[in-house]
Amino acid sequence: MDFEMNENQLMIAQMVRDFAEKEIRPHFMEWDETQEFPVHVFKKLGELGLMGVFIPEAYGGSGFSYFEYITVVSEIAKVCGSIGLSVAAHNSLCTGHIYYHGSEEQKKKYLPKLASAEWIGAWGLTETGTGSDAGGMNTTAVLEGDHWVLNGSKNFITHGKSGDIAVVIARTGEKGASDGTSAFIVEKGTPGFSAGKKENKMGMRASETCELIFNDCRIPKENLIGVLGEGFKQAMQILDGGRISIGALSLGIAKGAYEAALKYSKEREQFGQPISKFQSIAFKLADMATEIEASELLLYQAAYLKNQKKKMTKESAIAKYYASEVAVRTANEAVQIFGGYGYTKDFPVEKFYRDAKLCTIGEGTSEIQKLVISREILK
Ligand code: COS
Repeated sequence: MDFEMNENQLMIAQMVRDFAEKEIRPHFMEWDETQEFPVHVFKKLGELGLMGVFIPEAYGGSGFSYFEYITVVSEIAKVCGSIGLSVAAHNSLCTGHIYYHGSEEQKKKYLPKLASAEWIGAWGLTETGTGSDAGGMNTTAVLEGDHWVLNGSKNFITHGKSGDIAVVIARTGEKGASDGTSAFIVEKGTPGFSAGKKENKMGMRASETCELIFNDCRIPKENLIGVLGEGFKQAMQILDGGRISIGALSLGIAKGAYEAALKYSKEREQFGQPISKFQSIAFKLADMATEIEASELLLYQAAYLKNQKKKMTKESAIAKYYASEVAVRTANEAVQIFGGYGYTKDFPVEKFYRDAKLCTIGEGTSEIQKLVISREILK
Protein backbone atom coordinates (compact mmCIF):
# COMPACT_ATOMS: atom_id res chain seq x y z
CA MET A 1 0.00 0.00 0.00
CA ASP A 2 1.18 3.48 -0.85
CA PHE A 3 1.24 5.72 2.21
CA GLU A 4 1.77 8.94 0.28
CA MET A 5 -0.91 11.13 -1.24
CA ASN A 6 -1.05 10.65 -5.00
CA GLU A 7 -0.59 13.61 -7.33
CA ASN A 8 -4.31 14.06 -7.75
CA GLN A 9 -4.86 14.16 -4.00
CA LEU A 10 -2.06 16.71 -3.56
CA MET A 11 -3.60 18.93 -6.22
CA ILE A 12 -7.10 18.58 -4.74
CA ALA A 13 -5.83 19.22 -1.22
CA GLN A 14 -4.22 22.47 -2.39
CA MET A 15 -7.33 23.52 -4.30
CA VAL A 16 -9.58 22.84 -1.30
CA ARG A 17 -7.17 24.61 1.09
CA ASP A 18 -7.14 27.70 -1.15
CA PHE A 19 -10.92 27.64 -1.38
CA ALA A 20 -11.39 27.20 2.37
CA GLU A 21 -8.99 30.06 3.18
CA LYS A 22 -10.70 32.43 0.76
CA GLU A 23 -14.37 31.47 0.97
CA ILE A 24 -14.84 29.85 4.38
CA ARG A 25 -12.32 31.09 6.96
CA PRO A 26 -13.35 34.77 6.82
CA HIS A 27 -16.99 33.92 7.55
CA PHE A 28 -17.23 30.69 9.53
CA MET A 29 -17.63 32.26 12.97
CA GLU A 30 -20.43 34.52 11.72
CA TRP A 31 -22.26 31.54 10.17
CA ASP A 32 -21.73 29.67 13.43
CA GLU A 33 -23.19 32.53 15.50
CA THR A 34 -26.23 33.03 13.26
CA GLN A 35 -26.69 29.37 12.23
CA GLU A 36 -26.66 30.49 8.61
CA PHE A 37 -26.45 27.66 6.07
CA PRO A 38 -24.40 29.37 3.34
CA VAL A 39 -25.93 27.85 0.21
CA HIS A 40 -23.74 30.01 -2.08
CA VAL A 41 -20.61 28.24 -0.76
CA PHE A 42 -21.99 24.88 -1.89
CA LYS A 43 -22.79 26.27 -5.34
CA LYS A 44 -19.11 27.29 -5.63
CA LEU A 45 -18.00 23.88 -4.36
CA GLY A 46 -20.21 22.42 -7.09
CA GLU A 47 -18.34 24.48 -9.71
CA LEU A 48 -15.09 22.93 -8.40
CA GLY A 49 -16.54 19.42 -8.77
CA LEU A 50 -16.68 18.79 -5.03
CA MET A 51 -20.40 18.06 -4.74
CA GLY A 52 -20.19 14.90 -6.82
CA VAL A 53 -16.71 13.77 -5.82
CA PHE A 54 -17.07 10.05 -6.59
CA ILE A 55 -19.86 10.36 -9.16
CA PRO A 56 -18.60 9.38 -12.64
CA GLU A 57 -18.06 12.15 -15.16
CA ALA A 58 -20.82 10.65 -17.33
CA TYR A 59 -23.30 11.86 -14.67
CA GLY A 60 -21.63 15.24 -14.19
CA GLY A 61 -19.38 14.24 -11.27
CA SER A 62 -15.61 14.30 -10.81
CA GLY A 63 -15.14 10.54 -10.91
CA PHE A 64 -12.60 10.52 -8.08
CA SER A 65 -11.96 7.64 -5.68
CA TYR A 66 -12.62 7.54 -1.95
CA PHE A 67 -9.01 8.61 -1.32
CA GLU A 68 -9.72 11.97 -2.95
CA TYR A 69 -13.06 12.10 -1.14
CA ILE A 70 -11.30 11.80 2.25
CA THR A 71 -8.96 14.60 1.17
CA VAL A 72 -11.84 16.89 0.19
CA VAL A 73 -13.89 16.42 3.36
CA SER A 74 -10.92 16.55 5.76
CA GLU A 75 -9.35 19.63 4.16
CA ILE A 76 -12.65 21.52 4.42
CA ALA A 77 -13.19 20.33 8.01
CA LYS A 78 -9.73 21.59 9.00
CA VAL A 79 -11.26 25.04 8.61
CA CYS A 80 -14.97 24.47 9.28
CA GLY A 81 -16.66 21.27 10.41
CA SER A 82 -20.12 22.48 9.39
CA ILE A 83 -19.20 22.89 5.75
CA GLY A 84 -17.36 19.56 5.84
CA LEU A 85 -20.42 17.85 7.30
CA SER A 86 -22.75 19.24 4.65
CA VAL A 87 -20.37 18.25 1.84
CA ALA A 88 -20.16 14.73 3.33
CA ALA A 89 -23.93 14.37 3.74
CA HIS A 90 -24.67 15.67 0.24
CA ASN A 91 -22.06 13.46 -1.45
CA SER A 92 -22.36 10.20 0.51
CA LEU A 93 -25.99 10.05 1.46
CA CYS A 94 -28.43 11.60 -1.02
CA THR A 95 -26.16 11.63 -4.09
CA GLY A 96 -24.50 8.34 -3.16
CA HIS A 97 -27.84 6.59 -2.61
CA ILE A 98 -29.10 7.53 -6.09
CA TYR A 99 -25.77 6.61 -7.65
CA TYR A 100 -25.41 3.21 -5.99
CA HIS A 101 -29.05 2.11 -6.00
CA GLY A 102 -30.96 4.27 -8.48
CA SER A 103 -32.08 3.27 -11.97
CA GLU A 104 -30.24 4.58 -15.03
CA GLU A 105 -33.12 6.98 -15.60
CA GLN A 106 -32.93 8.31 -12.02
CA LYS A 107 -29.15 8.71 -12.27
CA LYS A 108 -29.42 10.67 -15.52
CA LYS A 109 -32.19 12.83 -14.13
CA TYR A 110 -30.77 13.68 -10.71
CA LEU A 111 -27.00 13.15 -10.51
CA PRO A 112 -25.92 16.02 -12.81
CA LYS A 113 -28.06 18.43 -10.78
CA LEU A 114 -26.64 17.15 -7.49
CA ALA A 115 -23.02 16.96 -8.66
CA SER A 116 -23.12 20.56 -9.88
CA ALA A 117 -24.90 21.68 -6.67
CA GLU A 118 -27.74 23.11 -8.74
CA TRP A 119 -29.68 20.99 -6.27
CA ILE A 120 -28.70 20.32 -2.66
CA GLY A 121 -29.49 16.83 -1.40
CA ALA A 122 -30.98 15.53 1.87
CA TRP A 123 -31.34 11.95 3.14
CA GLY A 124 -34.00 10.83 5.59
CA LEU A 125 -33.65 7.70 7.71
CA THR A 126 -33.86 8.84 11.34
CA GLU A 127 -37.18 9.60 13.07
CA THR A 128 -38.00 11.14 16.44
CA GLY A 129 -38.42 7.73 18.05
CA THR A 130 -35.95 5.76 15.94
CA GLY A 131 -32.31 6.88 15.91
CA SER A 132 -30.07 3.88 16.57
CA ASP A 133 -32.98 1.51 15.95
CA ALA A 134 -33.34 2.83 12.42
CA GLY A 135 -35.31 -0.20 11.22
CA GLY A 136 -38.20 0.61 13.57
CA MET A 137 -39.32 3.64 11.53
CA ASN A 138 -42.97 4.67 11.39
CA THR A 139 -43.13 6.80 8.23
CA THR A 140 -45.19 4.89 5.68
CA ALA A 141 -45.39 4.75 1.90
CA VAL A 142 -48.52 3.18 0.43
CA LEU A 143 -49.03 2.51 -3.27
CA GLU A 144 -52.22 4.07 -4.62
CA GLY A 145 -52.53 3.66 -8.38
CA ASP A 146 -49.51 5.29 -10.00
CA HIS A 147 -48.37 7.07 -6.84
CA TRP A 148 -46.73 6.32 -3.53
CA VAL A 149 -48.37 8.22 -0.69
CA LEU A 150 -46.01 9.12 2.15
CA ASN A 151 -47.08 9.96 5.70
CA GLY A 152 -44.92 10.62 8.76
CA SER A 153 -41.81 12.61 9.55
CA LYS A 154 -38.02 12.37 9.60
CA ASN A 155 -35.82 13.98 12.22
CA PHE A 156 -32.31 15.52 12.35
CA ILE A 157 -32.07 15.74 8.57
CA THR A 158 -29.10 17.61 7.10
CA HIS A 159 -30.45 20.12 4.52
CA GLY A 160 -34.03 19.28 5.56
CA LYS A 161 -35.17 22.80 4.66
CA SER A 162 -32.74 23.98 1.98
CA GLY A 163 -32.49 20.64 0.21
CA ASP A 164 -34.03 20.50 -3.27
CA ILE A 165 -34.41 16.75 -3.19
CA ALA A 166 -34.53 14.10 -0.47
CA VAL A 167 -33.96 10.37 -0.48
CA VAL A 168 -36.38 9.02 2.11
CA ILE A 169 -36.62 5.55 3.63
CA ALA A 170 -40.19 4.61 4.53
CA ARG A 171 -42.15 1.60 5.67
CA THR A 172 -43.74 -0.39 2.85
CA GLY A 173 -44.19 -3.65 4.76
CA GLU A 174 -44.41 -5.15 8.23
CA LYS A 175 -42.62 -3.50 11.13
CA GLY A 176 -39.70 -5.67 12.18
CA ALA A 177 -39.39 -7.36 8.77
CA SER A 178 -35.98 -6.76 7.22
CA ASP A 179 -37.71 -6.31 3.85
CA GLY A 180 -40.34 -3.94 5.27
CA THR A 181 -38.88 -0.62 4.09
CA SER A 182 -38.11 1.02 0.73
CA ALA A 183 -36.28 4.11 -0.48
CA PHE A 184 -37.87 6.96 -2.44
CA ILE A 185 -36.93 10.21 -4.13
CA VAL A 186 -38.99 13.21 -3.05
CA GLU A 187 -38.56 16.56 -4.75
CA LYS A 188 -38.98 19.87 -2.95
CA GLY A 189 -42.28 21.49 -3.83
CA THR A 190 -44.20 18.21 -3.92
CA PRO A 191 -47.56 18.89 -2.23
CA GLY A 192 -47.63 17.38 1.27
CA PHE A 193 -43.83 17.60 1.67
CA SER A 194 -42.54 20.33 3.97
CA ALA A 195 -39.76 21.17 6.40
CA GLY A 196 -40.46 21.34 10.12
CA LYS A 197 -38.39 22.52 13.07
CA LYS A 198 -34.80 23.61 12.47
CA GLU A 199 -32.54 22.40 15.29
CA ASN A 200 -30.56 24.90 17.39
CA LYS A 201 -27.36 22.91 17.85
CA MET A 202 -24.27 22.90 20.08
CA GLY A 203 -21.93 22.68 17.09
CA MET A 204 -22.00 22.19 13.32
CA ARG A 205 -24.25 25.23 13.43
CA ALA A 206 -23.79 26.29 9.80
CA SER A 207 -24.90 22.86 8.62
CA GLU A 208 -28.68 22.93 8.53
CA THR A 209 -30.48 20.20 10.49
CA CYS A 210 -34.22 20.08 10.10
CA GLU A 211 -37.33 17.92 10.31
CA LEU A 212 -39.03 16.57 7.16
CA ILE A 213 -42.81 16.24 7.23
CA PHE A 214 -44.93 14.09 4.90
CA ASN A 215 -48.64 14.67 4.92
CA ASP A 216 -50.38 12.62 2.20
CA CYS A 217 -47.39 13.40 0.02
CA ARG A 218 -47.94 11.79 -3.40
CA ILE A 219 -44.88 10.95 -5.45
CA PRO A 220 -44.75 9.15 -8.83
CA LYS A 221 -44.48 5.38 -8.69
CA GLU A 222 -41.15 5.53 -10.54
CA ASN A 223 -39.54 7.43 -7.62
CA LEU A 224 -39.00 4.15 -5.78
CA ILE A 225 -35.24 3.51 -5.64
CA GLY A 226 -34.18 -0.01 -6.56
CA VAL A 227 -36.12 -3.02 -5.34
CA LEU A 228 -39.23 -2.74 -3.16
CA GLY A 229 -38.42 -3.84 0.40
CA GLU A 230 -34.68 -3.16 0.20
CA GLY A 231 -34.71 0.33 1.74
CA PHE A 232 -33.06 -0.64 5.04
CA LYS A 233 -30.32 -2.71 3.40
CA GLN A 234 -29.63 0.06 0.90
CA ALA A 235 -29.44 2.53 3.80
CA MET A 236 -26.98 0.31 5.69
CA GLN A 237 -24.75 0.08 2.62
CA ILE A 238 -24.91 3.84 2.16
CA LEU A 239 -23.97 4.31 5.81
CA ASP A 240 -20.98 1.97 5.35
CA GLY A 241 -19.62 4.53 2.85
CA GLY A 242 -20.98 7.55 4.74
CA ARG A 243 -19.12 6.53 7.87
CA ILE A 244 -15.83 6.91 5.98
CA SER A 245 -16.81 10.50 5.25
CA ILE A 246 -17.68 11.17 8.90
CA GLY A 247 -14.27 9.67 9.75
CA ALA A 248 -12.74 12.13 7.25
CA LEU A 249 -14.72 14.94 8.85
CA SER A 250 -13.36 13.87 12.25
CA LEU A 251 -9.83 13.71 10.85
CA GLY A 252 -10.09 17.25 9.50
CA ILE A 253 -11.42 18.62 12.78
CA ALA A 254 -8.66 16.83 14.72
CA LYS A 255 -5.98 18.15 12.35
CA GLY A 256 -7.37 21.68 12.54
CA ALA A 257 -7.40 21.64 16.35
CA TYR A 258 -3.95 20.03 16.54
CA GLU A 259 -2.34 22.45 14.09
CA ALA A 260 -3.80 25.44 15.97
CA ALA A 261 -2.57 24.05 19.31
CA LEU A 262 0.90 23.24 17.90
CA LYS A 263 1.32 26.79 16.57
CA TYR A 264 0.03 28.37 19.75
CA SER A 265 2.25 26.23 21.97
CA LYS A 266 5.32 27.57 20.16
CA GLU A 267 4.19 31.19 20.47
CA ARG A 268 2.74 31.30 23.96
CA GLU A 269 5.37 31.91 26.63
CA GLN A 270 5.07 31.15 30.33
CA PHE A 271 7.85 31.06 32.93
CA GLY A 272 10.19 32.54 30.32
CA GLN A 273 9.80 29.97 27.55
CA PRO A 274 7.31 28.71 24.94
CA ILE A 275 4.87 26.32 26.56
CA SER A 276 5.82 23.66 23.95
CA LYS A 277 9.09 23.28 25.89
CA PHE A 278 7.16 21.87 28.85
CA GLN A 279 6.84 18.11 28.70
CA SER A 280 3.22 18.28 29.87
CA ILE A 281 2.35 20.16 26.65
CA ALA A 282 4.81 18.35 24.35
CA PHE A 283 3.40 14.95 25.37
CA LYS A 284 -0.16 16.13 24.67
CA LEU A 285 1.01 17.11 21.17
CA ALA A 286 2.68 13.71 20.76
CA ASP A 287 -0.55 11.90 21.70
CA MET A 288 -2.56 14.07 19.32
CA ALA A 289 -0.16 13.47 16.42
CA THR A 290 -0.09 9.72 17.03
CA GLU A 291 -3.88 9.36 17.17
CA ILE A 292 -4.40 11.55 14.10
CA GLU A 293 -1.99 9.44 12.04
CA ALA A 294 -3.68 6.25 13.24
CA SER A 295 -7.10 7.68 12.26
CA GLU A 296 -5.80 8.53 8.82
CA LEU A 297 -4.44 5.02 8.26
CA LEU A 298 -7.72 3.41 9.35
CA LEU A 299 -9.60 5.69 6.98
CA TYR A 300 -7.33 4.79 4.08
CA GLN A 301 -7.82 1.11 4.84
CA ALA A 302 -11.62 1.49 4.66
CA ALA A 303 -11.37 3.70 1.56
CA TYR A 304 -9.09 1.18 -0.15
CA LEU A 305 -11.71 -1.56 0.33
CA LYS A 306 -14.48 0.77 -0.82
CA ASN A 307 -12.49 1.64 -3.96
CA GLN A 308 -12.03 -2.10 -4.59
CA LYS A 309 -15.83 -2.54 -4.22
CA LYS A 310 -15.19 -4.93 -1.32
CA LYS A 311 -17.31 -5.20 1.82
CA MET A 312 -16.00 -2.78 4.43
CA THR A 313 -18.79 -2.65 7.03
CA LYS A 314 -16.32 -3.45 9.84
CA GLU A 315 -13.48 -1.29 8.56
CA SER A 316 -15.62 1.81 8.00
CA ALA A 317 -17.18 1.40 11.47
CA ILE A 318 -13.71 1.04 13.03
CA ALA A 319 -12.40 4.10 11.17
CA LYS A 320 -15.45 6.20 12.05
CA TYR A 321 -15.47 5.09 15.68
CA TYR A 322 -11.76 5.71 16.21
CA ALA A 323 -11.43 8.94 14.21
CA SER A 324 -14.49 10.54 15.84
CA GLU A 325 -13.34 9.74 19.37
CA VAL A 326 -9.88 11.08 18.44
CA ALA A 327 -11.47 14.30 17.15
CA VAL A 328 -13.19 14.82 20.50
CA ARG A 329 -10.02 14.03 22.50
CA THR A 330 -7.83 16.20 20.27
CA ALA A 331 -10.18 19.19 20.35
CA ASN A 332 -10.44 18.82 24.13
CA GLU A 333 -6.65 18.87 24.53
CA ALA A 334 -6.34 21.76 22.09
CA VAL A 335 -8.67 23.85 24.26
CA GLN A 336 -6.58 22.81 27.28
CA ILE A 337 -3.34 23.95 25.61
CA PHE A 338 -4.92 27.32 24.75
CA GLY A 339 -6.04 27.63 28.38
CA GLY A 340 -8.39 30.55 29.08
CA TYR A 341 -8.04 31.80 25.51
CA GLY A 342 -9.22 28.43 24.24
CA TYR A 343 -12.47 28.96 26.07
CA THR A 344 -13.19 32.15 24.13
CA LYS A 345 -14.51 32.61 20.61
CA ASP A 346 -11.38 34.59 19.67
CA PHE A 347 -9.61 31.32 18.81
CA PRO A 348 -10.93 28.47 16.66
CA VAL A 349 -10.44 25.63 19.14
CA GLU A 350 -13.70 26.16 21.05
CA LYS A 351 -15.56 25.65 17.77
CA PHE A 352 -13.56 22.52 16.93
CA TYR A 353 -14.48 21.27 20.42
CA ARG A 354 -18.21 21.82 19.83
CA ASP A 355 -18.18 20.53 16.25
CA ALA A 356 -16.17 17.40 17.09
CA LYS A 357 -18.88 15.99 19.36
CA LEU A 358 -21.30 15.49 16.47
CA CYS A 359 -18.86 13.03 14.90
CA THR A 360 -19.35 10.49 17.72
CA ILE A 361 -23.13 10.68 17.21
CA GLY A 362 -24.05 11.30 13.53
CA GLU A 363 -24.28 8.38 11.07
CA GLY A 364 -24.30 6.00 14.01
CA THR A 365 -23.11 6.66 17.55
CA SER A 366 -19.82 5.23 18.83
CA GLU A 367 -21.94 2.62 20.63
CA ILE A 368 -23.58 1.59 17.32
CA GLN A 369 -20.13 1.39 15.67
CA LYS A 370 -19.02 -0.97 18.47
CA LEU A 371 -22.17 -3.02 17.90
CA VAL A 372 -21.45 -3.23 14.15
CA ILE A 373 -17.76 -4.08 14.74
CA SER A 374 -18.49 -6.72 17.38
CA ARG A 375 -21.21 -8.36 15.24
CA GLU A 376 -18.77 -8.55 12.33
CA ILE A 377 -15.92 -10.07 14.35
CA LEU A 378 -18.21 -12.52 16.19
CA LYS A 379 -20.01 -13.72 13.05
N1 COS B 1 -24.89 -3.87 4.41
C1 COS B 1 -25.85 -4.61 3.82
N2 COS B 1 -26.88 -5.18 4.51
C2 COS B 1 -26.90 -4.96 5.82
C3 COS B 1 -25.92 -4.19 6.51
C4 COS B 1 -24.88 -3.66 5.72
N3 COS B 1 -23.92 -2.91 6.29
N4 COS B 1 -26.22 -4.15 7.82
C5 COS B 1 -27.34 -4.87 7.98
N5 COS B 1 -27.75 -5.36 6.78
C6 COS B 1 -28.91 -6.25 6.50
C7 COS B 1 -28.78 -7.53 7.31
O1 COS B 1 -28.03 -8.49 6.61
C8 COS B 1 -30.22 -7.93 7.49
O2 COS B 1 -30.67 -8.58 6.33
P1 COS B 1 -31.38 -10.05 6.40
O3 COS B 1 -32.50 -9.93 7.38
O4 COS B 1 -31.81 -10.33 5.01
O5 COS B 1 -30.31 -10.96 6.89
C9 COS B 1 -30.94 -6.59 7.57
O6 COS B 1 -30.09 -5.61 6.97
C10 COS B 1 -31.25 -6.19 9.00
O7 COS B 1 -30.01 -6.13 9.68
P2 COS B 1 -29.88 -6.25 11.26
O8 COS B 1 -30.67 -7.45 11.72
O9 COS B 1 -28.45 -6.19 11.62
O10 COS B 1 -30.65 -4.94 11.71
P3 COS B 1 -30.81 -4.30 13.15
O11 COS B 1 -32.18 -3.78 13.25
O12 COS B 1 -30.31 -5.23 14.20
O13 COS B 1 -29.91 -2.98 13.07
C11 COS B 1 -27.98 -1.62 13.23
C12 COS B 1 -28.59 -2.96 12.82
C13 COS B 1 -28.15 -1.30 14.70
C14 COS B 1 -26.51 -1.78 12.91
C15 COS B 1 -28.61 -0.49 12.36
O14 COS B 1 -29.94 -0.25 12.72
C16 COS B 1 -27.84 0.81 12.47
O15 COS B 1 -26.81 0.99 11.80
N6 COS B 1 -28.34 1.75 13.29
C17 COS B 1 -27.79 3.08 13.34
C18 COS B 1 -28.41 3.91 12.29
C19 COS B 1 -27.63 5.13 12.04
O16 COS B 1 -26.42 5.11 11.83
N7 COS B 1 -28.35 6.23 12.04
C20 COS B 1 -27.76 7.50 11.82
C21 COS B 1 -28.28 8.06 10.55
S1 COS B 1 -27.68 9.67 10.52
S2 COS B 1 -27.52 10.08 8.73
